[in-house]
Amino acid sequence: MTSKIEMVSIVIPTLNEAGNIRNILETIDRELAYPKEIIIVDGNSTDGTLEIVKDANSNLVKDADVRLIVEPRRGYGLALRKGMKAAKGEIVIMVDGDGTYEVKHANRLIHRMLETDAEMCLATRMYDPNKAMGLFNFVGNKIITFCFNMLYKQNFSDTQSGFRAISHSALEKVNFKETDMAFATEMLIKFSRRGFKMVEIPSNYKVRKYGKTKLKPLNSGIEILTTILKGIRA
Ligand SMILES: Nc1nc2c(ncn2[C@@H]2O[C@H](COP(=O)(O)OP(=O)(O)O)[C@@H](O)[C@H]2O)c(=O)[nH]1
Ligand SMILES: [Mg+2]
Repeated sequence: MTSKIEMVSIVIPTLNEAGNIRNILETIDRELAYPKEIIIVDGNSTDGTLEIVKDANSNLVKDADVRLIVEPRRGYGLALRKGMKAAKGEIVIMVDGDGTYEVKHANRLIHRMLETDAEMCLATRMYDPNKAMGLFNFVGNKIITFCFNMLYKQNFSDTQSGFRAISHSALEKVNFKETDMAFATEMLIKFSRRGFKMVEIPSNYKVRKYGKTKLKPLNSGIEILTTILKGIRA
């Protein structure tokens, strides 16, 4: 991919993130050094998230086009897939709408992806000295990441990171089926299978300040491990 990027699409799934989304939109608007569109895929939030997003183009965001897609069906993966289908940019950034990722590092993700000629660059949270990740998620992530690296011959430190820069052309070559948290792992499996180059850079992870996680750690852990095992035979 050339380093002349005409558009970056930031895809953000939201479900009741009213206390987090404003800051994310403002940060992307201010910090992301590329022409950009922001695609919010909302699961019919009832806490005011929708109102903030609908109002963003006129009141909040100056330097990007904010688009809202409502996807009432539940699922993190479904929301991201829907947003990615609508993305126009050559580079797609996926990031949560809960304020836990350092969204200004999107520049670094893109830079690293271009510099290494990779199809994807992921933000690993494992080197953040603040250790904001809970113990259960940390251990689960380590087990999942170890299994994934062994079976797919990769060297990631954080397969569950939801903050990634991805080339649009790579996304177009792959069909996704996962509708929930296992989507992030399905992407890594399918990209590995195709021999796509993937890299990672360290970034920060913050404690959620507003709202609750929608993740059910045990269910998601089982779903993700099943996806990893199923992927070997696919
Ligand atoms: N549209 C939509 N967004 C979702 C859904 N589930 C989670 N999200 C969003 O996806 C992101 C990650 O979810 P989160 O609950 O923070 O999971 P965690 O980061 O694993 O704790 C957040 O921005 C959520 O608001 C869903 O069913 N639909
Ligand atoms: Mg979260």
